[in-house]
Amino acid sequence: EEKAAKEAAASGAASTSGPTIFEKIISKDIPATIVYEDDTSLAFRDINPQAPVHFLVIPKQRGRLTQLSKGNEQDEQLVGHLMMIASKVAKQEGLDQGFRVVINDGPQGCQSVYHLHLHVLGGRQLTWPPG
Ligand code: D5M
Repeated sequence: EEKAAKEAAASGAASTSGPTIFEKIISKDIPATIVYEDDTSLAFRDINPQAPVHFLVIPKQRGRLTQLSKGNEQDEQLVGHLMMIASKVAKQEGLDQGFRVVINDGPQGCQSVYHLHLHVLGGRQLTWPPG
C-alpha cells in the first residue's frame, strides 16, 4: 500500500485534497507510535522506516499546510517550530552522530501524504545524493 502511494505520488496521481491519514493520527482514530506532542505539533514513527530511526513531525491543525510550497509568512513560526522539534526529538532518540531532515514536496519531490511533514532519519550512515 505504501509502495502504491509512493508510485502514485511520483506519477502525480496522489490526492492533493481532503483529509489525510495524518489527520486520523492527530485525532487518535488510528494508532501511531507518538514520540513527541505539544499543542500545535506531533511527532510519530514512520510506518515504513528508511533508517533505524525514522519519525515524522507534523503540525496538528487540519488543512493548515498541505505542503511546504503552499506556505507563506504566516507559517514561518510553525515551520520553525517543526524544525526545532525535529532536532529535539533527534537528540531524544540518541542521534548524536547526526541525522537528516527531509521534506518531500509535490509529485517530483515524491510527496504521498498532503499534510506537511518533516522526515527525520538517522541511526546509520546516510548517503548523498538521495534517490
Ligand atoms: O511520506 C509519507 C510518509 O508517511 C511515508 O514515509 C510513510 C508514512 N506513513 C504513511 N502512513 C502512515 C501511518 N499510518 N503511520 C505512520 N507513518 C505513515 P511522503 O513524504 O509524503 O512521501
